[in-house]
Amino acid sequence: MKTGSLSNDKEALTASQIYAVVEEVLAKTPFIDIHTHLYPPAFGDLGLWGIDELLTYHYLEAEFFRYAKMSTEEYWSLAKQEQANAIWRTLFLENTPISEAARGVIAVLGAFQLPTDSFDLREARAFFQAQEIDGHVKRVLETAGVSTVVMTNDPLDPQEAPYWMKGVAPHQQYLAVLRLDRILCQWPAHWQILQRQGYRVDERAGDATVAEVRRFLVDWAARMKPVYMAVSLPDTFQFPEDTPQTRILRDAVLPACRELNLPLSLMIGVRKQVNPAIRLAGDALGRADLRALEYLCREFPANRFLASVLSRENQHELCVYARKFNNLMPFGCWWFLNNPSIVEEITRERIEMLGTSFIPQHSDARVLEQVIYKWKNTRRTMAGVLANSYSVLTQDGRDVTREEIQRDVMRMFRGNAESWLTL
Ligand code: HDL
Ligand code: ZN
Repeated sequence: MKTGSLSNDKEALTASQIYAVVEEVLAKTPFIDIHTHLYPPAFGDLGLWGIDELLTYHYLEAEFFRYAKMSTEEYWSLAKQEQANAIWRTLFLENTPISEAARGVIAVLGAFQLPTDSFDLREARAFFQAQEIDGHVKRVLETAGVSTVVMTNDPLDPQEAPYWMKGVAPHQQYLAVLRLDRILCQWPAHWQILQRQGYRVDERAGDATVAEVRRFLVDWAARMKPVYMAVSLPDTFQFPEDTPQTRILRDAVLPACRELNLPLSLMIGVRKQVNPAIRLAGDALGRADLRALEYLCREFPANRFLASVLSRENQHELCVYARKFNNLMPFGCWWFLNNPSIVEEITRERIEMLGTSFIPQHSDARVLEQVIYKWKNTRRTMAGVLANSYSVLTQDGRDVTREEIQRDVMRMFRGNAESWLTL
């Protein structure tokens, strides 16, 4: 019976040692969070943090409206703190916070040794209001075990664009992404913004326009220094088609990505605003036709694609496509999939079909402190999934060492992103 301490990296682990070593390696490895909506302090109010933002997260607003007696109009008329008070009362006091998003707030309060069952939010508010933001960011990322967060940056967002136009100091732990939703999915409503910025474009998006969109992308890439370009696409996404979207994607975005050596992240399956009354919480999902992704990976082998799909029913297909195309990197358990029961299923099938050649998770955090609970949950789920993979490997006759587990975790939570994003 091997009784060696867990410290010897090269020694074969016994079955009883595997789980503890996996848990320890996950805890000690700082992760790259490849998709978030976070901003560093230099972006001012765009960066959301603190208890009122945590409680008015659109995931919690959706749950609140299921219990609340007040109408959505009444809720939207409340001030932010009143909204947070109503959510705290309804989801955390009058009901038990056992949903994923509600439990997340409990985990954040617990991480700062704040009471998790207070009648009101006075103590929590006082704590967050007393934080100096630069030190708080450092503490939160350290607590979450995250070295780097990748942002979502929209050059056509009227709130965000002015920061980039005047020049914003980079933060070494925050990486930029050039987000293309308004260009690729809402061209008719946004082409005149490019025209006003001096790009000779029109709504039809003919050849001259496409060349100018490419110039726009290259210009903004110089401003933002993105690590990839990204777009969220509906479940109805098709490619190719005779549309401005296809022409801009094929003849502006993909060539610009090749020129700049940037991957393109395709997040497919959103059904926008199925219930507009609940605003950001009003989006849903649909099963997509991933033959569009197949076409893109096959016809553009010089482009690298990141892909995350929103329908649970598309996950297995995405794994199969990743086996067919080595320019396709599946990432994360996105949005409605980021629940332990589904994360476990998706991650197990990815390991079974892709080994360690995928990126298991991103947080999608919108509020700074969410990274604490989102990554705590990922480590908790991942420990069981990975330990099981190593246990059955051992049962089939191949020992594993701590060094190998460290290598595998580094690849999945850092190396695959670093190589894809050329970090
Ligand atoms: O389009 C996206 O990046 C999505 O992640 C949306 O932001 C969505 O509202 C979200 O926050 N998901 O977690
Ligand atoms: Zn997102």
